[in-house]
Amino acid sequence: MFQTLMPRTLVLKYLSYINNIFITLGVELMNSFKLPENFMFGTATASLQIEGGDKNNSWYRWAEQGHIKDNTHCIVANDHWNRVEEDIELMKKLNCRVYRMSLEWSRIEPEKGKFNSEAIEHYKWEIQKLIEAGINPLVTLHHFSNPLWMEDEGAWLNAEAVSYFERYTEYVVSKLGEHVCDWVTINEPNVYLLIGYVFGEWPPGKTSIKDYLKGAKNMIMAHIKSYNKIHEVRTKMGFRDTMVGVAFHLRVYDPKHGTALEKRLCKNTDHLTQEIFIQGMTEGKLVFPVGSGYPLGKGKYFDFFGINYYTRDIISFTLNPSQLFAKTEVKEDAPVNDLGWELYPEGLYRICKKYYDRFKQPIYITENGTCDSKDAFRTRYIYDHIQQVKRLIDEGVDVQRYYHWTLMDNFEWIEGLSARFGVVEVNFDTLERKIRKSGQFYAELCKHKAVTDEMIEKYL
Ligand code: GCO
Repeated sequence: MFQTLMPRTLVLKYLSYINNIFITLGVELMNSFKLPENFMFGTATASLQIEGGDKNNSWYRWAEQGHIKDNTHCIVANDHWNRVEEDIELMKKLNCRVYRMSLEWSRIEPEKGKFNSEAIEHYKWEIQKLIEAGINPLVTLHHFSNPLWMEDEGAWLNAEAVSYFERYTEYVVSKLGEHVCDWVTINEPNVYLLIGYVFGEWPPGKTSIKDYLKGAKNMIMAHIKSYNKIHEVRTKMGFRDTMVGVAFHLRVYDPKHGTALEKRLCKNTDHLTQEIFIQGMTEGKLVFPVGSGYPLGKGKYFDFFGINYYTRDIISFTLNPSQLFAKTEVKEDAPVNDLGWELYPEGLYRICKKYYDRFKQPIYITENGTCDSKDAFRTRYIYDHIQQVKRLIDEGVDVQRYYHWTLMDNFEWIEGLSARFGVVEVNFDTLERKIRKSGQFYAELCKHKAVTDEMIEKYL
C-alpha cells in the first residue's frame, strides 16, 4: 500500500531518513554502505570436503570407521573432482574475484616420496580454469587431512612430518608456482590439533595435551619451513608478488561474570589455543608450554594475517582439571546457528582490530560463514559481518579480502553432510547445485562491493 502511493526512490529516501532518526536514538536499523572498489570477495572450500573419490587419506579411514555423526561419508562429497567447471560457473554467477581452495596431499604424494603427476596436472588445470574465469586462487597446502602413509607414521606427532611437509611444498610450488602467488600453508592448526589430539573426535583420535603440544611444535616448524620454501621457489622463478600466510581460527573469549579469575582463564585459554600458534607462526617464537626460543631463527613468517572467524565462547571457572579449569559455553539467550554457535558479528571486528593493531599487516578474512540449513538467517549473517568489515576499513584497519565459508554445502567433518554452510544448496542424492537466496544476496554484494538500499529491500 505504502509502496503503491509513492515512487520507489522516495520510499527509499524516506526509509533512510527514518533509519537515521532511529540511529540517533540508539536503535540500529539496516543501512546501505559501500566498500572500497579494490576490496576482494570470494568463497572458500577444502579439498577433502568437496572433491570425493580419494581413499588414501585420514578422513576417508575415519569415516569408514563409523565416526561421522550422521553416518554420511566423504567418499563422494560434492564430486567436485569431476565437476570443476560446473563449480567455477557457480563462482562466476556469484561474481567472486578470489577463491580459497586446498590441495589433497594424499593425491599428490600417494606414497611416501612418490609424487603423482596426474594429480598435480589436474590441480594445474583447475587453477588455469579459475584464472581464465577471472578468479584468483589462494591455495592451502594442508587443510585437516593427511595421506595414510603419513598418518601411519604418527601424523603430526612425528618430527619427520616437518621435512615431509617441506618436501611436499617444494614439489607443489615448483609445479604450480607459475600460476599461484597466494598461499596458505596450514589451515587452523589449533582446531586440527584440539579436536584430533585432545578431544579425540577427529583423526588420529588422541586425547593428550602432551600430544597437542608436540603437534603444535611440529606444525609451527612445518609452517616456517614451508613459508621459506614457497618464497625460495617462486623467487627463483622470478616472481616478487608471493603472499604466504596461515589461516588462523580465532575466537573471542569473554568472561561470564567478569571476575578477575574468569579474565585470567580467558587469557590462559587464548594463550593455549591461539597465542602459541600466532607467536610461533608469525615470528618463529616457541612459547611455554610448547618450547622456548627461536629454533629456526627470529623472522617474519607471514605476508598477510589470515583470520577464520565464526563465534565466541563465554568462559567461567570449573573444578575440572581436564578442561584446564575453564568451562566454555555459549552466551545465554544469544542467537545461535544450527550447530549452536553464537552469532556474534562484533567478534569479527574485535579480532581483526586486535591483530591489526598488533601486526599492522594486511588482513584476509580467510573464512567466515554459518550453518543454516533453512537459509533463514545467512543473508543477515553476511550483512552483519560485512558491516563490521566496513567499520574496520573506516577505522583504517587494512582488511583486503573476504572469503565466505563456503561456496556450497559440503562434508562438514564429523558433522557429515547434514550441516549446511553453503551459499549454494546441494542435493546430495543428485549432486544438483542451486544458488540460495543468501547466495543471490552475496552475488550482488560481490558485484557492487556494496549493500544498496535496493538489496536491503529485496533480501533483508
Ligand atoms: C574450519 C574449517 C572448515 C569448516 C568450517 C565450518 O574452520 O573448521 O576450516 O573446514 O568446514 O570452519 O566449520
